[in-house]
Amino acid sequence: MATGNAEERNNPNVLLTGTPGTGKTTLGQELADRLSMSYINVGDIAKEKELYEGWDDEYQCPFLDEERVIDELDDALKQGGCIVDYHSCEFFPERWFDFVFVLRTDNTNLYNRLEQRGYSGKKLEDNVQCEIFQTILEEAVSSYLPSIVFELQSNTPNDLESNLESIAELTERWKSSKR
Ligand code: DAT
Repeated sequence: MATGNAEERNNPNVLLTGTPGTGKTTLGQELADRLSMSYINVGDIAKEKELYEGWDDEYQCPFLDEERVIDELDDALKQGGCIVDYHSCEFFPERWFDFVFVLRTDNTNLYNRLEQRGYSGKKLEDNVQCEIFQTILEEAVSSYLPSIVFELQSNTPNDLESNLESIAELTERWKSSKR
């Protein structure tokens, strides 16, 4: 029976994580196009399938039902070739991913992007603070092997291009090592 271990995949799985607004969706969709991989936006799938449990009074939004998210996505991840986009990373099974990229954006830049998205008040401040405190980077480093975690600057269109190239190169090398 397949366990979903990396040894059984011919295509790597990539996690794009980072504070909201750092550019995961932009990078993930472009990557999926260029590398013919499947783009999975966990937030969108949770919304579509209502994978929630309970209600967060502080942020006025539902809590993600992490177990159901894992059940929902496990088959796709076992196949390989997935790019998963989510602003948190510690609850995914470690075996799912061959690469974890943590996107990072300068504070002012992030503030402006989130403000444009309509964030304000506590939600805006908390997200910018999350980036200042490197919360997601620390979460990634403590949840996955340090050798598969990469920090990527995501401030400019040039950053986007160089991130696309770096990820394409890493995934190509991964595939060559399997042949
Ligand atoms: P996320 O999916 O992490 O929430 P996003 O992809 O929606 O972020 O991007 C947020 C905004 O920032 C959006 O307006 C596109 C812009 N953006 C993303 N990556 C960028 C980059 N490398 N340079 C400039 N703008 C970028």
